Amino acid sequence: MKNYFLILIVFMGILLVQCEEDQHEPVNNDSVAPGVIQNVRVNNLPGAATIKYNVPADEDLLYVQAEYTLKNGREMKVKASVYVDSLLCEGFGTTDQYDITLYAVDRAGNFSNPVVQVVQPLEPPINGVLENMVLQNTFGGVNIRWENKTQSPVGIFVMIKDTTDSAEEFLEVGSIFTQTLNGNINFRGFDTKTRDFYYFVKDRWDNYSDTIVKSITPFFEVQLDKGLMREVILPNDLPMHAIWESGGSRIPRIWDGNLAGDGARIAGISADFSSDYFFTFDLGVTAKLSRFTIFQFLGWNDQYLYEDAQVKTFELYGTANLDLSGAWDTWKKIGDYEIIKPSGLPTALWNYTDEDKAAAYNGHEFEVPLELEPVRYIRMKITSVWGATSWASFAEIDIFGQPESN
Ligand SMILES: [Ca+2]
Ligand SMILES: [Ca+2]
Repeated sequence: MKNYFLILIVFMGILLVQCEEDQHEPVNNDSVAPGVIQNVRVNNLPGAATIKYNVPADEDLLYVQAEYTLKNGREMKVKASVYVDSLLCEGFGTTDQYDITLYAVDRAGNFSNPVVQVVQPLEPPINGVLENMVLQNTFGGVNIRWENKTQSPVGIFVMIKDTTDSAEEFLEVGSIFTQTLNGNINFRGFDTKTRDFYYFVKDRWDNYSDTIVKSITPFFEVQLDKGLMREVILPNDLPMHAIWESGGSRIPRIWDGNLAGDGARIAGISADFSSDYFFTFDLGVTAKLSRFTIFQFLGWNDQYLYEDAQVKTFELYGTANLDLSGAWDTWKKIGDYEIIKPSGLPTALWNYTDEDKAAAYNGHEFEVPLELEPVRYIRMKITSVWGATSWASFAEIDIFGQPESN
């Protein structure tokens, strides 16, 4: 009998030892769930909330997971490594309260008991952008300006109602995806009939702002006929031709419609951007100008967008009557202009975002002050380029306005 007891005790001892050894087995085979997330604090943000917490002491803890559901039904999961003490929950399209369920998860994939924390995000960025958005009439369409204080990525959509069929449907006039602080875009191609424009903002989680309608009467304009434009060589103008090409001005290249091919652009070289970098051309018609668009050279796999000799800043002048001496007295300054790289990324080959590239392909559009008298001749003074070069170059200019009838 004693022997039996002894055997039983030894056997139990082995079991106990084995149990203890189990706890020191490789951690990813364990079945012990971590403790719960503790001391949860919330910082509510526009359309988001930061959640801070203390993690349980489990040595095999791997990450913290937050789960929540957006109002549009989208299920969200956010994970944060054990080495940080917070996570960011995004995508909230309303200022309602949302339940965030927090778990601690260990290396074996065991989930702790949930902890539910309520958050109440601030006004989402889509609403902020909509509230700071102004639609107004411009030549041939609608001008949209906005402020995106949080610089969150949003899409801005402008629609009109198609009433040509009996069934009304919305047609997209244009859209832009942006995260720049201050934005400005025009959607054109309209006659001067008054019509309603509808606009709204959407984010990447498919949250939509309200839709606002505004009645707009576009100003009349046409694109000036490039077939009428002629170069003008004044005595002190810089010859705009590339040094690799022999002789003669290449000014007509800025109205040949070629943006990317060989010979698409003009190019001039000068040691000094401060004073002598200018050239002149004739519109072939006197016109009240509304705006113009400058296109960078778009060739060579786009490596030179916002780089090298591409024009960055310039001054534009106009006059109705040409002074052949080249003197500046009769030229009226239309404006100082700067080509903007939306991302603001540093200048380097191929160093631009999709938004930057889209801006280059759409062309850089500039307004002419409404009060400018009609002009026939244009003088352009280039004051800086993107790269570290004494070359200046661009591919094309489109000019818009109201030509005077003869
Ligand atoms: Ca565990
Ligand atoms: Ca061209």
